[in-house]
Amino acid sequence: MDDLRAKYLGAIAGARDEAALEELRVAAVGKKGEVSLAMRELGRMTPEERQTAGPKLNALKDEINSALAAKKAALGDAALDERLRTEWLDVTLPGRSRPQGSVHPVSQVTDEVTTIFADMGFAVAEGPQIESDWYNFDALNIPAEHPTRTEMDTFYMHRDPGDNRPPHVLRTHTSPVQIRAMQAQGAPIRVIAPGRVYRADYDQTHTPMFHQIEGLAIDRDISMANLKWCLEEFCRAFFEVDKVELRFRASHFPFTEPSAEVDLRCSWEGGQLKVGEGDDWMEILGSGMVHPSVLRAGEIDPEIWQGFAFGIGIDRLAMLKYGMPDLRAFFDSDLRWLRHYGFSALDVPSLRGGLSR
Ligand code: 2U9
Repeated sequence: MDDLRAKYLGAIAGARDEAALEELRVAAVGKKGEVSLAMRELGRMTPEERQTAGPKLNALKDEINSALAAKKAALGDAALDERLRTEWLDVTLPGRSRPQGSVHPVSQVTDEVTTIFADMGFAVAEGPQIESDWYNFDALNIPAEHPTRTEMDTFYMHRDPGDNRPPHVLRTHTSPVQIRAMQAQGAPIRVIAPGRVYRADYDQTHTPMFHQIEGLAIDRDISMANLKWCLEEFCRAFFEVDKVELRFRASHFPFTEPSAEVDLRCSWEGGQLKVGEGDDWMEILGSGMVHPSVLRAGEIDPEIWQGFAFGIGIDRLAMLKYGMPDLRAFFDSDLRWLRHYGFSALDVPSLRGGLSR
């Protein structure tokens, strides 16, 4: 027994790693280990012999097990010391930089919406943000006494006293772009006009500058049915759901006749918007058949041509789709907000690859 003790305690003390330690454990106290075999011999001893040998063997087994555990802990400590010595990190070095900048939700949603309408054959048109009051109001059949023309609602450009030329305004909608497109291109025409617009308004859902996308489709036989299909198709693609249901509510705009505000069936469970199901209706856009006077302003003959138009608030769409509660934060340039809600510049929306991922 003394030989066994000397042999194993010595070998355990000299073990270089956990694998060697395990080999020793098997050889000594494993099922067929030397100490275990010696314990089996107890059965063949006289009761007196067993009385002295039994406790000694048990003590030896305990001693070897304790030595194994202590050595295992020591090896673990040594391994950790070695890692700490070799795997050091200079925390004063600059961190690895992340890509800076992200795509603003307004840009993302503008790209998503234009992608969807481009797929339906709409070209993108742009125009000036400072417009004559003729393009912004008169051409759109908005009468001189209409309330949106007041300085309460519209930003007028400065004019020197005595300057009686017609005033210019910050455009209050992107509609002047379509008037210019009609004048330049004539009919048939299919365009969408995304861009900044300005109205004197400021609260949780209104900022003095915001974004619209307006669509215009003029041809010989375009009807409200075509409008309805286009808008349904748009909602399906934009909200990335198979089923949508739209409700057209009669409304009034100076530039369309008849006019309709369009609601989308949805549910708001636990603050989460679900499109296409539920018992709620959410207004998402305005639309109608282009008023004959507006076609005439665009130098298009309303006796031959007709068509539909619609207008959508991009910022509100972004708030709905990506769950941002306050419009004002869109334009605060808060880097934390931009990092949180921004999109990767490499995730360009496409109908095939997915709009938003
Ligand atoms: C032309 C002729 C007609 C565009 C239209 C709306 C209805 C409308 C709002 C939606 C949300 C503005 O941003 S918003 O507050 N727009 O309700 N817009 S029809 O009609 C046109 C445009 C151009 C030549």
